[in-house]
Amino acid sequence: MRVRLSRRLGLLAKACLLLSVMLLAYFLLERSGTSSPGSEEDGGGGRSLRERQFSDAEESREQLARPKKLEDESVERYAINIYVSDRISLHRHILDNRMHECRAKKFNYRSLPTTSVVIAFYNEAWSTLLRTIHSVLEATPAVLLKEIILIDDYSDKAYLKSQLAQYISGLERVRLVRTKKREGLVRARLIGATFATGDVLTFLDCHCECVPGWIEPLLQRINEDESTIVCPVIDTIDWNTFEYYMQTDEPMVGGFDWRLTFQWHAVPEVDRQRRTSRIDPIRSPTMAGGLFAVSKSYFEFLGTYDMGMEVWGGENLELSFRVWQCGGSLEVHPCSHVGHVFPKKAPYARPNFLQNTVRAAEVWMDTYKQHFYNRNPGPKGIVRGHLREARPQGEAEMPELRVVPEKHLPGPARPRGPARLARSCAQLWGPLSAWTTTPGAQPHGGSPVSLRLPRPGRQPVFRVHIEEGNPL
Ligand SMILES: [Mn+2]
Repeated sequence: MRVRLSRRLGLLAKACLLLSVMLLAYFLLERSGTSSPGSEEDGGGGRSLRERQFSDAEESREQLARPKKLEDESVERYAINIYVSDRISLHRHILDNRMHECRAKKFNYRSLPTTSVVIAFYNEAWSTLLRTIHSVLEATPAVLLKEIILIDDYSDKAYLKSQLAQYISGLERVRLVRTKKREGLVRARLIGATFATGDVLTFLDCHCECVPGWIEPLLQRINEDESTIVCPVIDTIDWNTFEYYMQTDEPMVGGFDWRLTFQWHAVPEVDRQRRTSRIDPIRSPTMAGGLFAVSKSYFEFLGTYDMGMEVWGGENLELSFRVWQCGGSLEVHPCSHVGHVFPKKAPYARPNFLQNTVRAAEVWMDTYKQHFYNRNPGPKGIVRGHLREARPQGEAEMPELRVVPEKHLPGPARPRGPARLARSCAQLWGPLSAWTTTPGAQPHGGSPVSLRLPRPGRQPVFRVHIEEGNPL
């Protein structure tokens, strides 16, 4: 009898144990399913865990009832499905599916330059911004990362104020700088760069995720040749599902059309043949603009960005033309991968795109700018008027000549002493009119145009492939 009772008690105890394990599992699942929306509160503090659980559960019930509506709202607001982003860990790791040669490559970390990662943002969603920051912190070897500099370009979202400052204060090597008025991407980045203490500036967009091993190839390349601007391969993070698509095929390079719209191109055959292995960097005529690394001193030698560029758009081509014409180069490194959320549509307008591209054309395209004006017949007078207004001294069409202090000049081959950069570059390397088109190529004929960039003492071999854009 006693034996039977103790058996029953044993069974009962087992059943209770099983039940409690199941309950625990249920609560854990419930917690994990609702913890992400609470992530916005992580930096806020104040609420007790119990309160937070309670309100999360309430929120969750509400959201289950109308997730589609919330998703649509977040897409409407950010052009990115933030509802989904909020439910994905801020610390998720992207699998390193790069080519095996990239994964096998070893670096001498002590010989590599350090970097400051500069990230400007304007009204970015919490989870995409924070995931970018954590991704940099977690995918970059500490010995190479001097700091992350965040520049808040005068956002007005409440969560980007004290809540963000408080969150950031808990992270090592992350600094938050705020502009006093809306500056636009270019000036915001430049303000951030003034705080950088690393050897190399690495600019990232504010909704990115880095693949492990992303920074080493960029720093290695700049270590080999300081006058190189290096871009990672930009992988796609789906704006709706946040799935990460790694581009494992041969990377694309940047180009442009005569309206000065950035375009992607396959690697030209001539450059394909120049390479000795799949992991050699690939020369690129232009860059998309959001993600690149440049030696801080070389960037200063180049004259940084054109400060007259408003908001965004066009600055990427201007900097691309600038580096090639100033004797440097621009490359994509196939071993460096960074994911970027390409939004459903541009999250905010770029009304200054035309003005910005006119600046790029006027400064760097010399007589080729006529092709640009042929494609943009309307704005010529208006935008030129704007430029004149910006330069009342009447220095005509050469805006933003900046003074470069001697100490920033990287080598003896560069002009010494204070240099008015755009002009000195043009003098040193020749104006763009010295570029020659491939015989028979017609700028308006719809076929690709090859331009050859003369470089004193070197073979003029670099071809800039230009293809026609859509007709206006
Ligand atoms: Mn972006």
